Amino acid sequence: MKALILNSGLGRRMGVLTSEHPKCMTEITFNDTILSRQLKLLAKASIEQVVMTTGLFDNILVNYCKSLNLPLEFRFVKNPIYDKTNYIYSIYCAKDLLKDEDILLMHGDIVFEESALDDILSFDGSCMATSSTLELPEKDFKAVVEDGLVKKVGVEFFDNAREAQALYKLQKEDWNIWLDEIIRFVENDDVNCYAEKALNQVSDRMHITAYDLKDKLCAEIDTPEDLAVISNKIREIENRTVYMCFSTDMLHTGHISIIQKASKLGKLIIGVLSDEAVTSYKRFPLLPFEERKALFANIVGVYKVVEQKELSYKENLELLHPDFVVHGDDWVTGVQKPIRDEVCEILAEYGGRLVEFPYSKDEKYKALEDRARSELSLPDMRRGRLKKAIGMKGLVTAMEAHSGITGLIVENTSVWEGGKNHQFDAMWISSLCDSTAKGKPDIELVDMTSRFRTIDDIMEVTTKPIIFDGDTGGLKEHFVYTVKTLERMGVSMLIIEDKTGLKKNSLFGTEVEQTQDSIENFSEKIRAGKAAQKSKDFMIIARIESLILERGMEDALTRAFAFVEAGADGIMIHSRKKDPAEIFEFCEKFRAVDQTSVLVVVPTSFNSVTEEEFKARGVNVVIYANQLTRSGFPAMKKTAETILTNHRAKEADDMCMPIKEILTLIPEDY
Ligand code: SPV
Ligand code: MG
Repeated sequence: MKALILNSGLGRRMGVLTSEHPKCMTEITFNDTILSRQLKLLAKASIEQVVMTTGLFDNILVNYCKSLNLPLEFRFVKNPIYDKTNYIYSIYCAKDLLKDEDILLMHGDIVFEESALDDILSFDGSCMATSSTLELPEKDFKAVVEDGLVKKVGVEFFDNAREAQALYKLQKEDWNIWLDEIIRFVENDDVNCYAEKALNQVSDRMHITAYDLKDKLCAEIDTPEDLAVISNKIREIENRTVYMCFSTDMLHTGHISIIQKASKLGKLIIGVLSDEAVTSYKRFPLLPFEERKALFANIVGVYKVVEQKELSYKENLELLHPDFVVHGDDWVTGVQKPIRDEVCEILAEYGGRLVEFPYSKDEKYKALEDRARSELSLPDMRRGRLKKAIGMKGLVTAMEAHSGITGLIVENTSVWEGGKNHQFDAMWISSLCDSTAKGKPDIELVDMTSRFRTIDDIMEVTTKPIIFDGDTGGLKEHFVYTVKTLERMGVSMLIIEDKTGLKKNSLFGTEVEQTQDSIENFSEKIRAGKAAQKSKDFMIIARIESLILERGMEDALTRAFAFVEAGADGIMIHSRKKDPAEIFEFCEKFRAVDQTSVLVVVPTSFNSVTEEEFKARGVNVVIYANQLTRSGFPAMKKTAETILTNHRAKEADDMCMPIKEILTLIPEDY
């Protein structure tokens, strides 16, 4: 596309300001003239060729353009009778350079903001800059608009008219029609009218959309008063700030394109979501916060990068008061809507504006995201994430999974609450639930090979970290192999309990015979396990059964310190009392001595305590050990009974997921 800039006019109304150079060389800001600003914006928009018509002071103008050193190729055409003709004649003089070209036509005294030019240039088709929000000017150009198309342009039209500026993007099919008419006018000696008079003759054959720039700056400078107003407006525009927030760790052309658009509205400040916020929103980031921040800091058009700690924009908007917030229009509905609503409220308080660009749902971006997700399931990536998440969040949650489908429930279930997203951080492969799913008692009867098979089933369809219930860990000589295998598979944490002999589930408490291992034996097992471990991020947690077996707090604490001393990465303290008092007492006394080891609880009995309360008491991992099994099996049993009672399945139908849903529950290309 070629730019055609009309600079043959005399600019008499500018008075002394145009006594030594053409109007377009008038300074409008500290470091720009009308023309230098136009040309810089054209070069930035990747326009390469400029045809400029000149008149009085043409040498000064030509030399000035060259002195700007811009990546533009100029062709200057002097209108030799600039003082006797209108610009219709200047265009005629340049006609040989303009035929069969897409043209960006502008008057030399027009000043526009970058995003206005961007809107015009990215419009698909021919268009003219108009504004539906500005008042109709008395003496300046107006466009008569019908069905969105420009039908007439001139100073004399008021009906069905809109404020309009001589800034056109013209596809060659439309431009050729207008240019031919200009040639016809000039050859009939009609040289003292606006070129738009020719346009009005042929507009029915052209297709020029009246592009509505609303209140974006696009105005001409005719007088010193105009100059003062527009200079101020530009200063204001140059000081505008724009805010966008990103969670991504993979920049693609879609991101770059929206960043580029946003940067045209003002100084662009990017909020990069904290690791914790990204994790809660979609998935664990492949790159940590600092690296994601560096990615954005190096993009052309980005003024500054800041951290956005939460999904909510509140903190940063109140601090930065940006003039604009830019976002894709995908958050107008759906789970992000509460975040958007809050943004709108805050912007309304101080007069900021929200700009939404169409969201691009490109398949190739989806494929990138799918690939990132699948990388998260690789053993090394998955294993290390639990330790990182504990470091990042202080407290993580794990939900029981005993099969592929329960794994998917833990992986994908999320709840939005007032703009915040809640998900489980990890999966707990419970011995109780794994055994129950196989119809067997929780007595270490289901062997490790079978337990590993369950892990495999879950790993195949999920990405979240795994905590494995290793029962007693078995013989020390066997345990070292369990550690190596789990680590190799990508399990993050192994918990073993200090019991020996025939293990029974802890929730039986003292109702059944259970034998606690000696501190020495169990410490030895931990030491052997830690020695067998290869990576830094795998964790072995010692689970203490003293409270379950009513051996007292002192015993529990003595064991805890001994097991940490033996190398355990942390302690799981268990209790089967409804009252959390003994758990709280343990946490307090343990944390008084040890502030760093990981502390794990399984609040099946003491289930009234919230995650926030546990966190406040120094707990790092909350495991919901059996709730999916305990809710799933009764539902199945009820359905079976309903069918037996009614001798048919009809009555059970309402208890069941519709066939269509079950068929499509798991996508084939997962
Ligand atoms: C399990 O889930 O298998 C556990 C926790 O070990 S508990 O059932 O509470 O003992
Ligand atoms: Mg168990």
